[in-house]
Formats: sequence, C-alpha cells, structure tokens
Amino acid sequence: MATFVDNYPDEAKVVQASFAVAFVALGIGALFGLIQALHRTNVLRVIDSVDYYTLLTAHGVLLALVFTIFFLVGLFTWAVTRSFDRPLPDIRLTWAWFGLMTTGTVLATVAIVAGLFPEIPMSADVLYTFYAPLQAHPIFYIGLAMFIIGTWMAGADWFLTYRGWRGENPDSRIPLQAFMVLTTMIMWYVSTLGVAVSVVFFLIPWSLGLIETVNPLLTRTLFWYFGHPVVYFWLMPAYLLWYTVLPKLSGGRLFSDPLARVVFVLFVLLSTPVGIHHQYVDPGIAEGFKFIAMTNTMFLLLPSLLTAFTVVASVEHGARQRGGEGYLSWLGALPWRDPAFAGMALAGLMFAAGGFSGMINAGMNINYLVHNTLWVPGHFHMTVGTAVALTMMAGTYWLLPQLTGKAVYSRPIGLLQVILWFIGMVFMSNAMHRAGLFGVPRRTAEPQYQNFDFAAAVGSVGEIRMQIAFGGLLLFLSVVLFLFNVAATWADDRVDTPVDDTIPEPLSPSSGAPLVLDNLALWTGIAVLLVVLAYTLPLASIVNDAGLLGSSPGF
Ligand code: HAS
Ligand code: HEM
Ligand code: CU
Repeated sequence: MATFVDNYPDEAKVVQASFAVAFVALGIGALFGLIQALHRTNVLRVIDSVDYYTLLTAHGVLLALVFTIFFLVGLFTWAVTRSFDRPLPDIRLTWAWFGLMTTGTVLATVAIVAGLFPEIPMSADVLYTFYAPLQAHPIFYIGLAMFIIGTWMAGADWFLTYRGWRGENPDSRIPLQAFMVLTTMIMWYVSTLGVAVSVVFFLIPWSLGLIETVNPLLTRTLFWYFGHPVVYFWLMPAYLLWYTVLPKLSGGRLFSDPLARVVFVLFVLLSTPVGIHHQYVDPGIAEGFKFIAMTNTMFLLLPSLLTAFTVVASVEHGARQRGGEGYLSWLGALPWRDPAFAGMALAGLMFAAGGFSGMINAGMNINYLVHNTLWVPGHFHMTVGTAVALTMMAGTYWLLPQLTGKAVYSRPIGLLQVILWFIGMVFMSNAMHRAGLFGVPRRTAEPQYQNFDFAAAVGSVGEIRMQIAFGGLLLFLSVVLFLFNVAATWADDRVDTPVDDTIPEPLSPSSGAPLVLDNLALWTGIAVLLVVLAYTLPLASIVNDAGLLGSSPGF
C-alpha cells in the first residue's frame, strides 16, 4: 500500500523537518518547566531566582509558540497535500517559509537565553506575552516578526494549493481537512494583524531607541487582540485530528461533516472579538467593552460544545462498531492500547475540564478571584498543555509511519508515555487550580507560603506544592519517553509495515453541507466586520487617553 511518503516524498520531508524543530523546542521547554515547577515549590533549586523569568519566558515561547506552531505547520502541510491529493505548488516556497520560521525562532531563543549570561549585553525577559512596558532586545522582536511572516507564507502556500485544485475541480466541495486548514488560516491572518502592528510600529522602534516611549495599554490590547485567537490556532490542529483521525482510530467514522464545517466557520467569526477577556482588570478600558467581550466569549463556547458532541458521538459510534454496548460500557470496547487513540482520547477528556475552567475565567466577576493566580496556569496546562500538546504527541504515533514508511519504535512505550502525561497533568493542573483559589500568584519564583509538612499535610498549601512538583516530574519523564521513541523511530533503518492511512467518509457526508459554508470570502468579511465593531471604540479611547506613543519607558 502506497503511503504519504511514497506519494509525496518532498512534502514528507518538510513535515518531518517541522516536527523535528517542534520536538527540540518541546524537549528544552519541558526541562525548563520542570526546573520552574521544582523551584517555585521549593523542592529543588538549581537556578538563581533572578533567572526565573528568563526560564519562564523561554518555557512559554518554546512550548506555547514554537512547539505548537511548528507542529501545526507540519500537520497542515500533511493535511493539505493528502486531502487535495496534489503536491504543493513549489517546494522551494515551502522550504523558504520553513527557513524563515526557523531562523526567527533561533534569533528569539538566543535573545532570551542570553539573559542567563550577564556578560552578554542581550536579554528578553519579557515573558511569552511580550507586551510593554517590559522591553526586550530588538533581536527578540525581529525573530518573532520573521516567525510570523513565515507562518503567513505557509498559509499562502496552502491557499495556492487550493487555487490549483479549484482550477481543476470547479464544482467539488473543499475536502474537510483542507477546509479546516484554510478557515484556521483566515482566522490567523485576521488576528496576527494586531500583534504585527504592535511589534512593527511600536516594539521594534522602541527597543531600537527610535521612539522614546510607548503606550503600554495599547500594546497590551493589541497583544490580546492576537492573544486569544492564538489559543484557537493551537487548538485547531488538535480539532483537525479529533474530527478526522480519532473517529477512524475508534473504529468508526466522523458523525457529521457539515457540523464540523459549521464549527470551523464559527471559530473564524468569533475568535478575535473577545481578546479583552484577558484584560478585565486593566484600568483604562470601560466596563461596557469588557461586558461585550464577555458576551462574545460565551457565544464562542458553542463551537467547542458542538465539538464535544460530534467527536464523542463519533467515538461512541466507533465503539459500537467494535461490539461495544450499553450506556457507558461501550467505552471499554475502544482501542485503549493504541497510544494514538489513548493519547487523543485522554487529551479530549482533560479538555472538558480545561474548558470549564475557561468558562470560569470568562465570567467578569469570578475572573477577579482567579486572575493572575496559579489558577490560570492550571487552566492553560489543561488546554494548550494537554488538549493540544498531548494530541500532538499522540498524533505523531499515527503520522510517523506515513511520513517515514516505518513502524513506531515502541507502542508500549508510547502508551506509557501518554498515560504518564495524563496522570502528571491531573496532579499538576488540579493543584494549580486549587493553589489559585488560595490566592497563590502565578509568575513568581518566590511565593512565600508554607513548605510541605506532614503535620499539616492534606489541604495545606504545602501539600498542593508537592502535587505540583510531583506532577511536573511525571510530565518531564513523559516528554523524555516521547522524544526517545520518536528519535528511535527515525534512527531505525527498517523499512516495513504498510500502514492503513485511509480516512473513511463521515456518516453524514459533505454533500449534505449547505454550499454557503464553503464561501470563505463571506466568512472573512463578517469576521472583519465583527472585529471592527468590537475594537474600534476601545482602541480609539485608549489612544485618546494616553496618546499613540504614550509615556512609558522600557523596563
Ligand atoms: Fe483560555 C486564559 C477563557 C479555551 C489557553 N487561556 C488563557 C491563557 C492561555 C489560555 C494560554 O475568559 C493564559 C494567557 C496568559 O498567559 O495570561 N479559554 C477561555 C474560554 C475557553 C478557553 C472561555 N484557553 C482555551 C484554549 C486554550 C487556552 C482552547 C489553548 C489551547 N482563558 C479564558 C480567559 C482567560 C484565559 C477568560 C484569562 C484569564 C485571566 O484572568 O488571565 C473556551 O474556548 C473553552 C471551551 C471548551 C469547552 C470544552 C469542550 C470539550 C471537548 C471535549 C471533547 C472530548 C473528547 C474525548 C474529544 C466547552 C471538546 C472523546 C473521548 C472519549 C473516550 C469519549
Ligand atoms: C508556565 C510547568 C509543559 C505552557 C508554567 C509554570 C510551571 C510550568 C510550573 C508556571 C510558572 C509560574 O507562573 O511561575 C510545566 C511543566 C511542563 C509544562 C513541568 C511539562 C514538562 C507545558 C506545555 C505548554 C506549557 C506543554 C504548552 C504547550 C506554559 C505557558 C506558561 C507556563 C504558556 C506561562 C508562562 C508565563 O506565565 O509567562 N509551566 N509546564 N507548559 N507553561 Fe508550562
Ligand atoms: Cu482568551
């Protein structure tokens, strides 16, 4: 049976190169995560507390931006190529965006890590949210800009493939995976505009000394204009796998293709006009605008709730095909020994919990309780740190054989790895949520709370700290096993096992989807309109209050 690498050897190389960069970032980021977890719980201190922010910045950038997005560009390249069943228009363009993204990543990482060496006059301890008044070395922002331009070029590459395909198939429905890629990229183009303006017009000139001051609230608002949609940019690759691969792994088919299209369209429309829900406590933005952001956020729950319904229904259908019965006992009929299935299903399960903590964040009044506490890292280690990261690792076990022509080195190690991740995250995230409710702040190396003490064990902050440290250790071990398994697969020189990489038609196929769903220009237009409505007045009032260039020097 011919597989992806036989049909598209050039594209398979790009996908693997993107995964390789993603996995290097995952390894370094996870090491820093472990150091942080042990440091701030006072279990083991191998760094000086002043270096905490350097590591925290590197952890956030390498995991949340580099690992996730490099995996995304690899996965999307695979999805576009296989679902249109044609090569990319010009592989040199493909390597060009890969090269630009990689160079940008290296520059930004060097600028951050240089902060550990006082003799080098360069640092970027600005955290992965990098808004003013924290100021980084220009190389950091320039690296970020290159990285983002690289993703724009990648999107252009996939849209060009679409154009080529459309020319030959004027009347066909856009294949589902390609539809998911194209809608995600529309969202990305709309939302990266905010961060591009912030970096190019304010942060780069400011860090170069061309302008003296900036308006911090303006750069914050432009950041969060991008900072919320970016979480769906991380999530959409996971959704692509949950919709198109997970049902097949479960032994069945996707429940509904049209419903999947509706979900992705809703993300195009609603992902961006909600960013202000990260700024509920920012002075200088009127309550009314915050209320609008909250309302939009609550509407934005809909596509994820639809996903929970569709994906679970598809998985259940698969289980019944395998002989599963009963209200819940069908769960036992699922292929739990398959690391790709088990990892994605556990990731989905944890996303249900992470989604609920997101709903709590989104309520303006409850947000005041949890904002800037460890509750928030608890929330996002379940969402980006598990729903996304674990799905990507699990997906790798299914994708690698198609990309290399070789079986995964060890499926038992794979299974152990995904289970370890889930257990580690149950400990770490749950404890972080609880710590947040006690008021323990995020982003600090020195929370002054009690250490672990057997006398006051259960329910104490000391106990919570132990759970964070223990969970962090399991997570780190899980990453080590994952990287070992992938590296061993790559290093192995067997050529074997034809793989079954087909994806069956959904139960309710694309032919039933209303044509308007494929009208990408229409959805782009409405998305832009909603953004204009949600952001014009807040931005105008921010500029009106403190001026375009504000009065803040860098810190
Ligand atoms: Fe969030 C803060 C609200 C989703 C990431 N979020 C963050 C930050 C990050 C982040 C990184 O409103 C911190 C930023 C910083 O550093 O300051 N978030 C939400 C809401 C959602 C949400 C309403 N977040 C995400 C996702 C993320 C992510 C997704 C990354 C990928 N978040 C907030 C708010 C804040 C925030 C406030 C600011 C907090 C503050 O004060 O700073 C929603 O999109 C969630 C919807 C999800 C659901 C769950 C559906 C369940 C599904 C499971 C299906 C099951 C399967 C299993 C597949 C409703 C789909 C099948 C298997 C079987 C065996 C059956
Ligand atoms: C922050 C640990 C994996 C994304 C943190 C913090 C800890 C931690 C303890 C909180 C630091 C603080 O607020 O003081 C770990 C461990 C991991 C891991 C032990 C596994 C080995 C991940 C993954 C992602 C991720 C896979 C995303 C894909 C983040 C982000 C922050 C963070 C975005 C916030 C950085 C900031 O506040 O600027 N991590 N993490 N982490 N982590 Fe992780
Ligand atoms: Cu958000």
